[in-house]
Amino acid sequence: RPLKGAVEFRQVGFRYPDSDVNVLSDISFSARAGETLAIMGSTGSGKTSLLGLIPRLYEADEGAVLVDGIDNRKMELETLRRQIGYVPQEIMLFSGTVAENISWGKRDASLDEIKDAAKRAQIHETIMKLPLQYDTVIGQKGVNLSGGQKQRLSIARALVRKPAILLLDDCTSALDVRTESALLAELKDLSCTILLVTQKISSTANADTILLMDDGRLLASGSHHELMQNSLLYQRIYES
Ligand code: DUT
Ligand code: MG
Repeated sequence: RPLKGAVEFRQVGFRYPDSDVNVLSDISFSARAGETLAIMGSTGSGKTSLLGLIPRLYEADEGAVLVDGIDNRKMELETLRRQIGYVPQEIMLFSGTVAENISWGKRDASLDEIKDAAKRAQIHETIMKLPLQYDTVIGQKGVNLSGGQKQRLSIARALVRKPAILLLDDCTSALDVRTESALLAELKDLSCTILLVTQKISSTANADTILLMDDGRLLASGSHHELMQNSLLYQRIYES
């Protein structure tokens, strides 16, 4: 079976429905199935908006977003979203057990599948130290978790659905470099396509391609090597 999960943007322009200024202009790039793409850029540059166009939280106004070669506006929403795991920038956990929080997007997940996702997300060991492990209640009335623990739980929630495309919106920001690189190595093993928004240059090391965004535009794109040679801005970020 051929690998699924290719993502391509063709001259995409986008503005929010209540606005007449473009937040994305002329964005073109492609990620082959199984590749990792890192997206960097200052706050407000359009990273979250770009990710949101893939599962069609919003639709492109100009150009097209293609998933496995098909314009995603022509796909049935459910079919499109079934293959996408999306970890938003704002983590949403509810008051319930750890297992329930992880299986939120796949109600019929078995405990083995839940544990497998948690292991890959580097949160299994932490869970095993909780009073009732996977049955521990978290959230408002339960055990409190740290920012980085919540981030990993919500990554496990996306992984349990075994997505072909994984969208990670700055959700490794609270992880130390070692945990993050262990996580990214695990994700690479899944051979899903990964689009990773990050502020940290350390997370771009594993990426096949890096996109540098600025004010809704793609300033530069290429491998770490290429950007080090061609992009002054990237060099500056790398050295800072
Ligand atoms: N914007 C809106 N409406 C929204 C969300 C965002 O008008 O519902 C604007 C704010 C900003 C631009 O779109 O000028 C891009 O926002 P986005 O959230 O995509 O930027 P980001 O790169 O994800 O910023 P951050 O690094 O702060 O998450
Ligand atoms: Mg954002």
